[in-house]
Amino acid sequence: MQVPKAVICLPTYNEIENLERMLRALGDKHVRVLVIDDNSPDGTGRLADRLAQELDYVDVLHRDRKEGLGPAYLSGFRRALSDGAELVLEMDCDFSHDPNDVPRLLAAVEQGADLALGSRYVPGGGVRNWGLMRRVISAGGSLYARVLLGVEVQDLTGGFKCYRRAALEAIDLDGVESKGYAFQIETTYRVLRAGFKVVEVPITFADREVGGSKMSRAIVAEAIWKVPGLRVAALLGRI
Ligand SMILES: Nc1nc2c(ncn2[C@@H]2O[C@H](COP(=O)(O)OP(=O)(O)OP(=O)(O)O)[C@@H](O)[C@H]2O)c(=O)[nH]1
Ligand SMILES: [Mg+2]
Repeated sequence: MQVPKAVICLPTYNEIENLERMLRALGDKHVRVLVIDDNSPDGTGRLADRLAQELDYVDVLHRDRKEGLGPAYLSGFRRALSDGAELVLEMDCDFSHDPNDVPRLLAAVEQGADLALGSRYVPGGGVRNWGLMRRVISAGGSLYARVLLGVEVQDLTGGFKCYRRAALEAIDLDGVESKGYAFQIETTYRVLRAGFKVVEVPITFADREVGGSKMSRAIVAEAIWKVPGLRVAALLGRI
């Protein structure tokens, strides 16, 4: 079978304890990996450069400063598309997303989806080691967005995704301004609005074991106010 050219965009900020293990775990998945590091103070970017010399499937994109996940992913998407990727993936570097689930996301797109979402909230999916508060924020956020946007997708805030090239090309990447969870909601909503097929693939999401979370109140607040704005933009025909 001809394996389409797939690139995993892997944003990192202070992931020095996770990066090497993650890159090695992705080594047999028939993908290229683009590490997008925002000048991590812990030296993750230097480690990424060193590993890229050893591992021929790894590339590194260095950005000057931390601006949130959205801008990091956008620069990764642009690079992956200009390098000719046919499939572009998003994935966290903290092992919340299991590298062994990558083939199932790739398969969903190879079987006809334009965007495959790793989903915690469909049968067979779930979360492990999350406290009540995180569960409520996450499940509540997805429900809120699903109702306000009027879409069927159960997990709108997850960041384990695989886009077909055409779906990414069809959405106006320059128009995406969201930075945190809202970025995941906005990109999936734009793909749906553009008429593409979105499929949810059940995954188990595990809490990170090492390194620190970058989740903040600002990221949650952004998602709350962005969602109605997205619906209005859609009603006005802007997206
Ligand atoms: N380049 C870049 N990467 C980031 C930034 N913020 C987070 N990341 C990375 O994005 C991924 C997800 O971030 P996390 O800190 O795990 O955020 P989260 O998954 O929402 O929060 P936790 O579940 O608590 O871990 C990780 O690989 C982070 O290192 C950023 O501003 N720039
Ligand atoms: Mg995480």
